[in-house]
Amino acid sequence: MHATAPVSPDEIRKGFSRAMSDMYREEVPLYGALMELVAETNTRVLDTQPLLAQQLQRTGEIRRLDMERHGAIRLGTAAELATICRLFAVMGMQPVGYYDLTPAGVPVHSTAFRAVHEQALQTSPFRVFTSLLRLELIENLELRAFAETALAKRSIFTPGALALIEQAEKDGGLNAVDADEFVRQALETFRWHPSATVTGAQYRKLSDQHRLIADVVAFKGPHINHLTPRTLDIDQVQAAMPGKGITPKAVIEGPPRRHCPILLRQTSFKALDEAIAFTDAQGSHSARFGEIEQRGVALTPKGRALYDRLLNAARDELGAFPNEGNAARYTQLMEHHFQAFPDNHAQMREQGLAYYRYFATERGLAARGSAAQPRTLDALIAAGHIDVEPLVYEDFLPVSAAGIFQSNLGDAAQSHYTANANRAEFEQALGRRTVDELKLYGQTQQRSIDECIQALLG
Ligand code: OOG
Ligand code: NI
Repeated sequence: MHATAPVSPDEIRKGFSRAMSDMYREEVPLYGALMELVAETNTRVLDTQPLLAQQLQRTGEIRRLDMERHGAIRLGTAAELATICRLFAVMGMQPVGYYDLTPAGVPVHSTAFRAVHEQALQTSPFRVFTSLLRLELIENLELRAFAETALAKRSIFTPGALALIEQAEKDGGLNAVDADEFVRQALETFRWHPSATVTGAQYRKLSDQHRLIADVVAFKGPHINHLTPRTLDIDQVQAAMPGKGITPKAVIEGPPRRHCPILLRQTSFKALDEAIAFTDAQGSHSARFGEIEQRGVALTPKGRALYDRLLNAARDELGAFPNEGNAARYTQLMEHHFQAFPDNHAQMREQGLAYYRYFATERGLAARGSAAQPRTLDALIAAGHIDVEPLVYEDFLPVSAAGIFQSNLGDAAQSHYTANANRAEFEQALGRRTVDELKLYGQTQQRSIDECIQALLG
């Protein structure tokens, strides 16, 4: 390729996702073990479930499956968030959705940086769950001031990364040589640092306020804290984890097991304590963990409302945070309440609970122009001229995210903040609006309908 031709942001994201995975595998060997387990499980599922294999073939997901992963970072200041937004933009990633984690006792709000068009997602579905610490929720004013000063002193981007972000913005992209250098420079922001910027006593003070505050404030940068592969059967992986020396959290977050998966199911395992050199002493910190996820169909506002209602009903009846002791009962309650959610794609579609993608079939294309060609979407589907496939959920779930945070911060970290959503403030820090994920699903669904109509009737 000519060195001056611009590289597509989607290709830069694909390269960055691969580089991030290589770095994390080197730093956290358990991640490599988990990747192998997920790959083995996915191969087995595809071999034994030809209908699922066909569906993933049709939507293209089968070709992105083994490169599919999400990561997460936690930032300390508005300025860091604004710059990370520009960094991700170079890779074609936009901030999608707003998540308030305060009701679960985690003093952050978050968004997910990801590609927004189905074709871009096909090239690389890499996502990063990005949280901003809310210093205003630290009640101890002295500690808050200390945290502000510590964060003001650090610079989480390399000069090279900042220069290439500016260059990409000015020139509308990067050439191949600069894109490679950008990936190398950008990776530095996410790297683990075995040395802290504070003393052991300062770390303890921050940590006593909230483990998460120490994780953000005491370090040079926002180390990537997990990288999550996508499995086609999370229960199989969860069951096989102990055999590989990995102990998963007690419950799988998200909906219960179903024939037709919806939204997102996730489970994680706690990382080990890692040695840290504080400025005056040796100590340790645990931040990095492992997680797996299984993705299902995206839900419409109506479907999402039903999901939220059933989840809340099950949790209310449990009367406590799901944990080791009540895990079996929680699973039972979830299965019971979710009987009210149709487990069948035809019904979900007819009732407007989920988003779908529509594909013209060979039979439909062969009948094009003939008098026998049906004229409406439903009739075309019934005649087998259009295939309907679930549109995969690309985002996150706040209650699940809270459960993942909690399990990795340790139960002692459960603090109480009153629900405190502040999307406007988050967007002000970000420097732009967040994208409405429901609009994106609606647009992808509509584009697939338009393409079918064009191909069959146009
Ligand atoms: C992010 C936790 C949320 C998920 O998959 O829901 C998350 C964090 O711990 O920083 O990654
Ligand atoms: Ni995650």
